[in-house]
Amino acid sequence: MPKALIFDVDGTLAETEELHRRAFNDTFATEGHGWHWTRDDYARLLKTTGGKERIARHMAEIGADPATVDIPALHKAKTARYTALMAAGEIGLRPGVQAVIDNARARGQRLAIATTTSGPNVEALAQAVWNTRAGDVFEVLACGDEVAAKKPAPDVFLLALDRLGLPAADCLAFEDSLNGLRSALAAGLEVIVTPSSYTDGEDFTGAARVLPDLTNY
Ligand code: XBP
Ligand code: MG
Repeated sequence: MPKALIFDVDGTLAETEELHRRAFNDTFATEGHGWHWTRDDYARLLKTTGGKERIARHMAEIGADPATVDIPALHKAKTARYTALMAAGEIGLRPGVQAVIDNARARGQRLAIATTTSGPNVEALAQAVWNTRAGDVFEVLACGDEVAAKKPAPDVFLLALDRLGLPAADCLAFEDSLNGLRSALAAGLEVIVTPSSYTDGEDFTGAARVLPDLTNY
């Protein structure tokens, strides 16, 4: 039995990427950029992890001069919009997630997060679904900009393992995307994948199990 479960956030704990897409588009409009990401645009751009990196990729694709936009500031505005939208309470946990967390706690297994998203977004999700801080549910949090290289690099899972003080062999990772699977595998972890709306159909070779959701984990 693994001593710790390490969860990805977006797409794994909850189907959040449509809310991210809405936050990006709302922010682009309020900041006067006139950009709008369709679902198809976002499915392509999601292959680039990290909101700031995603904006930079979009700008490169449209030939916009990166010097003309303060990307960190634009992304900070997007995060504020995302956390406000999350607070409206439209997002719930994916099927089976709460039961896996409850069973882990009952067995004395430790819980951690390893995510590319920004810390405030994790806190917003915890408030929305558990009405408490993320640190009250997960002993360890490893988020977005805490690491130099985002998924599929192993850095954020290695940071979570370091903070847990456990070897990868004693832990189990839960992911929804190929980037996430590659990141966790590179960190030496066994991985259970539950594809999400934007990642269904990706090649999850190397996963210990690929499940529609965690209902029958
Ligand atoms: C998914 C990501 C994040 C989110 C947007 O993270 O790649 O970039 O799409 O969040 P996860 P930010 O590892 O949880 O699947 O705009 O804060 O990056
Ligand atoms: Mg994910």
